[in-house]
Amino acid sequence: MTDVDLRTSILRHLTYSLGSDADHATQHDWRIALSLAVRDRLIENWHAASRATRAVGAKRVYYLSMEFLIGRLLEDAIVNLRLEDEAQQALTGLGLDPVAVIQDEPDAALGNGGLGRLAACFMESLSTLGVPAFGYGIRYEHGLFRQSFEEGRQIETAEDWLTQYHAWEFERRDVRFKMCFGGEVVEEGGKPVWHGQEAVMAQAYDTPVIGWRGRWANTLRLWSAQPLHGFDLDRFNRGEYAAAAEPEALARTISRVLYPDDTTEQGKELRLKQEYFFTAASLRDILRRFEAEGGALTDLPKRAAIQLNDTHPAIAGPELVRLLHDEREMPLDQAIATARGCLSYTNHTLMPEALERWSEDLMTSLLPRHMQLIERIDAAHAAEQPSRSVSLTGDGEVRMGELAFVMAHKVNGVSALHTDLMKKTVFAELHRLHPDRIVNETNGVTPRRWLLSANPRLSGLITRTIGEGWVDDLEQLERLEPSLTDPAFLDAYAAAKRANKADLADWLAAEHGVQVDPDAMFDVQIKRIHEYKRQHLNILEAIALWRDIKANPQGNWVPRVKIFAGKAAPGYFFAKEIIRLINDVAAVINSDPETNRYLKVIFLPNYNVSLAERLIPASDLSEQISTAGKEASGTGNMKFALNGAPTIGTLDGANVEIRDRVGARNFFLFGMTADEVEARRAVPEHAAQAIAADPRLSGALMEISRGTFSRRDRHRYRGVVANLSGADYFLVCSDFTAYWDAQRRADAAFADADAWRRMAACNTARSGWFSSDRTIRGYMADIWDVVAVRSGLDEAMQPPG
Ligand code: RUG
Repeated sequence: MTDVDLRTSILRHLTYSLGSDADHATQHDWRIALSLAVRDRLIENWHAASRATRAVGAKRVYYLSMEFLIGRLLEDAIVNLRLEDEAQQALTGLGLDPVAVIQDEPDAALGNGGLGRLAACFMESLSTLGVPAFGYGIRYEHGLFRQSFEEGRQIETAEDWLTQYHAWEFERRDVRFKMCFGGEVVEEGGKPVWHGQEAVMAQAYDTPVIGWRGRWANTLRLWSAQPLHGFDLDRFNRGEYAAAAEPEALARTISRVLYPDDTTEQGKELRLKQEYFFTAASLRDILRRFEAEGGALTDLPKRAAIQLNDTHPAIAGPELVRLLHDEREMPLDQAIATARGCLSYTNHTLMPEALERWSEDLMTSLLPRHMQLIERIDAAHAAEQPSRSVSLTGDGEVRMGELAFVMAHKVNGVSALHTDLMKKTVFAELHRLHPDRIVNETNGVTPRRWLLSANPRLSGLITRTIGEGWVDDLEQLERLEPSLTDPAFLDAYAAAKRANKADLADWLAAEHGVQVDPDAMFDVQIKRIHEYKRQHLNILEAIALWRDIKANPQGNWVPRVKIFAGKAAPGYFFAKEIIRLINDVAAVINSDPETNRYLKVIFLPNYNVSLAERLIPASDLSEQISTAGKEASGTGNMKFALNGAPTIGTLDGANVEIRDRVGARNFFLFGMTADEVEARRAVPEHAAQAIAADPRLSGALMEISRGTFSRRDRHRYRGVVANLSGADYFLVCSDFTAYWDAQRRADAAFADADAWRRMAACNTARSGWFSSDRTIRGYMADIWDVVAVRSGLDEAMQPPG
């Protein structure tokens, strides 16, 4: 299929795979035909990569993650296979609009935010580096909910990406495992044997993940839950039609939705089932592959590096011990040591509520053998510690963070600050017991998607200036340094940004009916809505600025467009209030003729990967304003810096490392440090003090309180104001004045167009370290002990010349 040109291949797929013809084909048909034609070009390399891995008996990486926020796949494949020109020509030759065809693909929203997007970037980097790897997760029928607004309020509806034909996956009918839940453990022949009560089938679906230049492809293997037996014909024949389909519906629930609401008991049980389901199926698959290739089980750590992305797959510890000890008769101590040799764990948060704990009762009823093994692992670990100060259970709960830590040979944080805080706070005691276990691997992002593909104007300029080597060696961006004083380069740099902004302005007008001035500063905060991320600090500043402009409309104001996007967890009331407040404020400010030349506020609905790809290249200022010590790393911050949007931010997560690299002059720093935050919280009435000291802050809060933004319901934001002027746990008020000052520094810098474009270009030139290729190399050396494999196709795939 790869011996023909792309156009012929598209037409063949349209005819023979879709049974459609060019006269009647819809946009969807063309997109699928193109996807299949592009897919054909990567299959051989995908197979060659697995052959090469088997041939040398290479160690593989297994990345277990509840989330893979992969977004659209077609453009990624086209870019990585270097098919942009051919695809463009083929589509225009067929009378199609290439952009529209590519944008017809729904986003695969199999994740919530940073953690899932990181997993997607890692998969791409693993393929780019030629490291044999599988990503393992769940094939959710409905990804993250679709967000819309009704009178400013977030409305959630089911996302349905799989209702369309998914051209990138292959169902593997031969890769199915029976997964059990519940039941009991009984002694049989002196051995504990688990007899599960409920069972479902885990069915594998594979998606190839292609690396840069198509030299290597790994597999993302997602599990779908299916019933053991089809539907119940007996009941159907008795006329019980709904009941006949019941087993199927129950089984499918497991892979139905990403993160079901776990505020109910049933929700909690479903979540734990999901975690066990995909983790256990993946381990079964890993062992099957290992056994098929041959080798002593104790050598498993030499062949399999299993990374637990957060605590979600932490049940892998006891499950692997069970598979080795109960099912393969390895002595318990050896089984624990072997499992630990394979497993490593990434922590992504220090927030206690995000570190999972499962009730012992639930664990016992759903996974009775695992509960016993957790107790055995706990006892074995306790025997190693003289003080017996750490326990995996307590207060009737199993502590998944501690379990993951104890069962891992390495535990990593995701930025230098976060790793340091991990050692001092959540895992202080475990760190004392195992001082070599915690390592840092600062996050990164793939430059193929987040610069080359998302920002063709800027990436074209970079390639013209320093060649193409930066695409898989991002630190080569340093070579732009001499150009930072070259007016011609800076002109071209500013022109690329201006054109991206003009495109965004056109899109905002066409899709959202908002007019914005492309010469205004595009000030962007896009991420999950959470109190610690402090979108409310940003909107308070907008209100204060609006008041200042109104008080002095003739002033020399720097025009700004504040853009927000992000989803709030459906059960997180306060976060939803923040969304509504921003929308309400936007409605008032945007319709104020006195100020709207200078200030606009926009909240874009349904934030996803594709929207990020549209916004980031067109941004001027990157809002990274979390309460210090709360954001583990951030990865959006890296994408903005790379695309030339300086950060306004706190010393939190990877902001610290970004500032170190881009230089303090190219970063608008404000706010308390993590240590100061702790001290400030201890000050009685800290919020009241801050409000009394800053009339802008008290003025902004007063506008909210008196219903300026909620005229028909003046008390709507009473709770928000009470929270901010009361406990204010995230110290919005205490950081407000410093934030205001930093914003005015940003205004002054933006008003000097020459200085600003140099600052933006400096951000690009000095962000090369934030490539996920660098992060993966760190995991390879510090955690996984794996090396890259070459497929023999490398030369064949090199571009001519
Ligand atoms: O909040 C963190 C981000 O700071 C981080 O950049 C990202 C990837 O490491 O993970 C996010 N995260 C944390 N997502 N879920 C959690 C809680 O488990």
